[in-house]
Amino acid sequence: KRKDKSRPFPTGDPGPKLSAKKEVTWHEDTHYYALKASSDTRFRVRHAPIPGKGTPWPLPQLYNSEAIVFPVSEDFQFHAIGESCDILEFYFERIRRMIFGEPDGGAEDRSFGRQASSSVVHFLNVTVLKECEEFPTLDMDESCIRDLKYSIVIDMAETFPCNETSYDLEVKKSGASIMAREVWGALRGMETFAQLVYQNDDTGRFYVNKTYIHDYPRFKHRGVHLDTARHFLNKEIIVANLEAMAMNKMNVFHWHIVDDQSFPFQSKTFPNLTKMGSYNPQTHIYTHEDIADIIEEARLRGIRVIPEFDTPGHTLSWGYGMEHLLTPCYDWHRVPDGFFGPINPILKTTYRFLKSFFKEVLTVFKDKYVHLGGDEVPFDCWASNPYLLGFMRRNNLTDIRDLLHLYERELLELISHIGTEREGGTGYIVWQEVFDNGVKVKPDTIIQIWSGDAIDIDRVTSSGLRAIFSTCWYLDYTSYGQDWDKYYRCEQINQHLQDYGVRNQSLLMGGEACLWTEYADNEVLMARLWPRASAAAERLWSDKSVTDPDAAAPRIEEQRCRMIRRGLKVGVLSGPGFCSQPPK
Ligand code: CP6
Repeated sequence: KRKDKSRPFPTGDPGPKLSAKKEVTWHEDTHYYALKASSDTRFRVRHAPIPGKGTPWPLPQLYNSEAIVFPVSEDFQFHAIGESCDILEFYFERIRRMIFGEPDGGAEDRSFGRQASSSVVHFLNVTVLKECEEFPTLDMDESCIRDLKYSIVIDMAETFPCNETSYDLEVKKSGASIMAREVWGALRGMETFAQLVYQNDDTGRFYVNKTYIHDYPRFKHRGVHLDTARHFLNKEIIVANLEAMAMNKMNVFHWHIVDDQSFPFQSKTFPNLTKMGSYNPQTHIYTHEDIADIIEEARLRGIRVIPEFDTPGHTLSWGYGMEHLLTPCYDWHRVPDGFFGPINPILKTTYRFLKSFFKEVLTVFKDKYVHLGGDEVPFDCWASNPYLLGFMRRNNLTDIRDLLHLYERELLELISHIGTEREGGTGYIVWQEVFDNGVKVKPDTIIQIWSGDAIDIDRVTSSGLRAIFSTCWYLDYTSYGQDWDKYYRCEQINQHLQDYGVRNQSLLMGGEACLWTEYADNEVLMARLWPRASAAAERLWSDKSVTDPDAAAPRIEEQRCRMIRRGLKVGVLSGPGFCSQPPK
């Protein structure tokens, strides 16, 4: 065996010798390829091996994989050591399907039983130190203390020939183990475990390399933003997206649920909002039950659901079902021109409405946080309205933006007031314009940056506020050719601090990949979003030093193939290639 694997093979060196155990060697080969740079032409010209096989995405913080390969049994067992809970049980079943595929046909056929008689029986022991929490939170612990470790067994697999008897002996000893402080870390660890197991294309047998992983996320907030107002997204697509998120260890679904074009949220307090504001109140709305289902699907995957009710701009659809909520715009002759602008910030009725409305929102949605928007507020309509101008004069306001200050302060105030009557309180996120326009926000506000760079991150964090970064990942933009490497690099997120110096690094909570749906709907959403959002996922999970797209390429290609095998209709990542398929 070659000792120094960091140097390329000299010309003419055939590399590791093939041993009699063809299978194992083949995989050893494959894995070696996966770990080393693709600059080794000796492997590049070879057609068969899929280089990223069995490699995790996003890359763990500490990932130690050895070129020792163990067969995995289809009779694989999951064990909760100590306490279990619904989330853990759900994941056992989910990971089983992820590794061995969906049961097809009768359940009898898929007993994961004795048919793989030549495999070693493996198990995964999962130890969670704390009792399960019900819902994921911003401060959930997603780390694995001792994530994955294949023990003793594995050495025996090397010394014994691959036959049934020898492996039977090892049944009780062989296996993998995950240890996590909280259930959330166990979920992430299991996700990794599923990625480490790979299938031989010729035999269909399952393998895993000897591995040691210690893992935790670089950022707490790793989100996907979906807009369900420009095009209505079905529950099935939203759940498919949650599934893809879980596979990429993303943990926040930012749900931009309403906007100018439609109001699909079912309001029971103000039914006219939904009735008049949705595309179709029969078919294109999210009922409280739909939302509960989506929150449950997310919860089981350790994903938070943060709804966004974007105000005072982007609210045209609210106006159809709520009279006097929006500001009437005026023309040059000081007569209403028939158009409406942002929410009217000077009426008492506005705030009374907002209070009841957000009370309902904060009952339906369970996360502590709600996103309050505040982006792209056009001031011209406000500035055209004589009542608003009169109000400004009477209150000695000189800048039209003072109306935004007033509105945002009232809104934040009433939201935090609702929080006093809510378990866990309330938190809020706003788009960067609220900060850029100089609104004195409450100190616990999180600012989401969508059009700025590292300087803007630093501006927010050095004022003591927490930030979420999105500028890198506007995935509604498309272009010819490969673009994931651009999303992967996202230099801004590393530049910040380094170049501009910030007082408190931990104030950058993470980032979000955004998909606005002006030009995307159910049919294309998954393909537009994934696997491009996977690039963001690794940037947000893996260590700061993991930055090279060339090194990441084989792994992300394999991650894409995994999502396809999982039945997700994801898009193409780069040029020509193929996904391996297990034999029938
Ligand atoms: N809708 C809302 C949008 C956008 C924003 N808010 C948006 C603006 C510019 C780009 C993409 C999206 N479509 N409500 C800004 C956060 Cl490039």
